Amino acid sequence: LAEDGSRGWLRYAPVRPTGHNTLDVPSTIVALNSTKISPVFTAGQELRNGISSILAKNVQVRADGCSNSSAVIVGTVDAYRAAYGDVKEAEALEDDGYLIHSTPDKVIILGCNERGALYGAFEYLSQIARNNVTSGVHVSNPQAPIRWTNEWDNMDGTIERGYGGASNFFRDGYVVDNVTRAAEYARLLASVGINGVVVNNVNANATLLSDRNVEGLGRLADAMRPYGVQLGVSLNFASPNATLGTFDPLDPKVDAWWANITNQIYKKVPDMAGFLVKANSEGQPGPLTYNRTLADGANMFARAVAPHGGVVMFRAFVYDNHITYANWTSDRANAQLEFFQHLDGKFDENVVVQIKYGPIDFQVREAPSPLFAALHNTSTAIELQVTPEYLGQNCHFVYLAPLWKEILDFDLRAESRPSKIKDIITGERFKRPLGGYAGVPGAGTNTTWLGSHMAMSNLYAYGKLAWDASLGSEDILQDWIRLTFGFDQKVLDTITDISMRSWPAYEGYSGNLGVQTLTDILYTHFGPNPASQDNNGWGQWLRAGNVTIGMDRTIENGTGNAGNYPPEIAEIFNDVDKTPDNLLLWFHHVPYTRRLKSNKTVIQHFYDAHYEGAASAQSFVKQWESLEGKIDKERYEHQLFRQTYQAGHSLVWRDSINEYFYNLSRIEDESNRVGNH
Ligand code: GCW
Repeated sequence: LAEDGSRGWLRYAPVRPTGHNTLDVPSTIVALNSTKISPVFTAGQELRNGISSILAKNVQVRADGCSNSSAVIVGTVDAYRAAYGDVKEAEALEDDGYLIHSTPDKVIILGCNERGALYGAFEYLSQIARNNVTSGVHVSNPQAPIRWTNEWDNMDGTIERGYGGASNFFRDGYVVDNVTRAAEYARLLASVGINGVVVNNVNANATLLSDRNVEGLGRLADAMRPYGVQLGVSLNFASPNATLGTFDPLDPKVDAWWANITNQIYKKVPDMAGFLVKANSEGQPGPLTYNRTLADGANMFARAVAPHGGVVMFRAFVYDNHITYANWTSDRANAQLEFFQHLDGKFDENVVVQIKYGPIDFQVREAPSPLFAALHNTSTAIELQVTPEYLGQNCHFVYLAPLWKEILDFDLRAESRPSKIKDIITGERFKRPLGGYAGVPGAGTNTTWLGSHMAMSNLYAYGKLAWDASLGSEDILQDWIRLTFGFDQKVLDTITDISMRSWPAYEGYSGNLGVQTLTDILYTHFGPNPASQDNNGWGQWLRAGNVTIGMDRTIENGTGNAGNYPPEIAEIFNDVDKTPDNLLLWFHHVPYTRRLKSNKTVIQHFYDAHYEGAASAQSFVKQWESLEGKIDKERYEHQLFRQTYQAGHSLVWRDSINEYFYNLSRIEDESNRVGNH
């Protein structure tokens, strides 16, 4: 049977019930007060479609129902109370949270709000689809209020760093006419708890704000609203320039211009989530042009959206891309603190500073950004790339949850107290009202959404972690595998194994020991090109010479970046002996012959890791081939093609990187594989 990839993990494939729970799912759905299109209405439809498809049952949906007949009841807590009386467990619910009370003949799914009810319905359906219905009461609240995606869709219909086809939202300069795909996307996102989508690229275009496009934004928002997904937009800071001849954030005319256009947008999108702003970064305009601070810039937008309850996500990805290589203490990694630390407390309450997980740019391994620990009076969010810009662009497969979790679980020890990044961005650690997650999926019109079926585990995991960062990477993955590929044990074990080995494999044949990914840095960010990293203004330097390699970020001799971390962490990163091997070259400039904690030399580790990583990539092909016949032909072939490509390209990676460092260092490989051809 041909598989429709666009359904992603929401396939509702038939399950032959084995436990008694699934057999007992009632045949009546009561979606409380759902006479008009709303998330609760959607929940009712979704439950009907899901249950009838998974369990081959005839299911009816009603908008009200008698409390003592067998039914799945879904709605808000308030609607339930009005109809049937109190539910004690509901007291534990927070915004967007849900509870599922499941007994053999009655299932009650309640949301704190409508969106929460829909999340509860999706969770219940997921349990049925995995044949794993939990009985009793299950309460779940999201850890962070902001769980958004940032789509980098351009108005011309292309997607920056997207590998899954054209834009779902824009074409030829305008919002698309047909918003079906936007609705389907919102459905997928809602099923993993995502509540906002910024529809256009952070490298934003002022033409988004034309009357025709504002109208179009209204249609996109209407398409996503039934799924509880709010629309947000990226703004070009200089948008008023064409009319006013200025975009100075402290000029009252400019302020009034933004207030006016914001009001226009809210007329079409009354529940708009807010704005996302990339300012003074990579050629984008911003407040620094007028000697105003980044906070002045952010607050201008904050004032415009505040009356409507909107938020401003202001990106911390601000740096100078013309820094001087000759200067040993230049360091792009210091930019975030330089630009933002002194502004702590100067942002309006509805501003969230959005910080990429590392101080550079989505590399295969980075130290966590120290900015998370430096802003105590500012709400923050973490930016994660679901689209693997530097990690093989979905021609290679890398399951990213383990990478993200390593960052989220990192304890920055701010003020010498527990300060895990996951607790900072939820607002908990510094008692902030806002905060959360921004994921960049790069989803396009391709039937796989992202360009590869396997990559969808990343989108799934992103939503799950944004809801609850304590979930395990492997648990998330296995739920996704069951939903996506069914119950075959061999399929489960094999895809689990490939996925969990995928990040180490990619790191193995690309950049090791924290040296960065070693891709082509100037244009494609794809394929090996270590030579492109040094000797330019971009600051993603290796400082690779004939004898030594690595960025010296120490306080005494280097860029001082290690000192950007709170003292307990600075002490580790500043000390070459204490820094973990996997970040050694991120923080230190050392001889190729330096011995690691593993007792290998740096260069030998490079050689070995490249062979091991590439060997893993070869084995993934065989493992995938062992699934032939166990998953549908279409998805099998599609992924096989990618795994085969990756296996070949991993050899290109292995040999180019190894030869490059052999040529620089002239140090022989102990196993005689490198340099002797
Ligand atoms: O690393 C760079 C990417 C750009 C991207 C930028 C950013 C949207 O290569 O494509 O632009 O990061 O995050 O703003």
